[in-house]
Amino acid sequence: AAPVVAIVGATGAVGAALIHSLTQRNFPVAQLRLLASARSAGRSMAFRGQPVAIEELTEDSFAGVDIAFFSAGATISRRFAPIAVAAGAQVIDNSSAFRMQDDVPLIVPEANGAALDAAPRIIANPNCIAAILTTALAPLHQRWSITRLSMSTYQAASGGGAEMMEELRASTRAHLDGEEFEPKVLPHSYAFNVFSHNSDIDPDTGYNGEELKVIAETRRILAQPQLPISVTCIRVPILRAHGISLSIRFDEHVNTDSIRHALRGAPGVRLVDDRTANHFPMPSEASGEQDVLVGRIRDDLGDPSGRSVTMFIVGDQLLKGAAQNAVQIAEYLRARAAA
Ligand code: A2P
Ligand code: 11C
Repeated sequence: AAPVVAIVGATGAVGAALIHSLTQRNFPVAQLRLLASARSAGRSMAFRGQPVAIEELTEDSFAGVDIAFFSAGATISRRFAPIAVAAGAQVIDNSSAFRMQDDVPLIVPEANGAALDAAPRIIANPNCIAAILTTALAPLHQRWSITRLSMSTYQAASGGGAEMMEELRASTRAHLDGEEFEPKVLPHSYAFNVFSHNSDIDPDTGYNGEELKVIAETRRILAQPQLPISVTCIRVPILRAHGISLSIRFDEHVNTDSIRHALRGAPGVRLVDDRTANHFPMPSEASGEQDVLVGRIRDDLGDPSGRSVTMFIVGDQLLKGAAQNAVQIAEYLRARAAA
């Protein structure tokens, strides 16, 4: 039977993308329950052509719910996910609340879907960079041994939710009109600017929270707990697609033709690597797209061992980076339960 599905944080950027992905991927839904704060209760959102009333999230919200998607931040997940589980729901959580917990699998179906076979009650959906990155790495990781990753990210406003997307629009408008703009969400002026990711900086290492999540979660998804990873996370004035400039080292020489061959047709990946036309992955083409775009595949001339290749990866932060990956997890669980 089709499940009863709840979305916690339905009015947020990821919430709206969840409604979109459920429709786009034709996920069976017997009934959809949209949950948000009291501020939104009473409004409605459209699902498959029908208005669905938004309800205030309370401890009683999960009666009869089979699958609950959470996208209202880690504090809400920590408090309400156990309540949803106690009510009989399976929880797919978009926040960072449970991602490093041993008994909660952290899943990108293309990379480690098999970890869902234990039928867990809570499944963690990764950080958007970790999800987009490991989707592109999965076909390479399955074939060769990866010994080091080095990357810089180009992260869109959607990673900070609907409010940050609005700040990008408003600050750009103000800048073009020659008006003052006082940033509200970000620490710096967003329009026509690029700056270090706005998460908290660890005083000992100087790494910010986003960088530390990318390292820990990528290692966990690839099941390589010691994998050396260098990463610098940067915010760019783009609405909803994240880019990653990446160098991958293998334990042997791997030629770029075999890399291209492994990526071509891999699930969730689209090769965009046209040197003649100078056409490579771009946020404008990745936005709204289910696949992660991969290109600029070259030998890394900076590694004298000859074992490294570079590439540029772009994925829709709200889709593969969040909502779509969560819906894919639900699809995997359904297929498994039916098998
Ligand atoms: P609301 O719109 O009612 O504030 P985003 O990540 O785009 O900022 O979205 C955050 C989501 O989390 C929104 O849907 C928001 O609902 C929801 N949310 C925030 N605080 C609460 C809360 N205390 N209870 C339920 N939902 C919440
Ligand atoms: C960003 N990736 O772009 C962050 C936001 O780990 O779920 C999402 C943080 C997370 O700002």
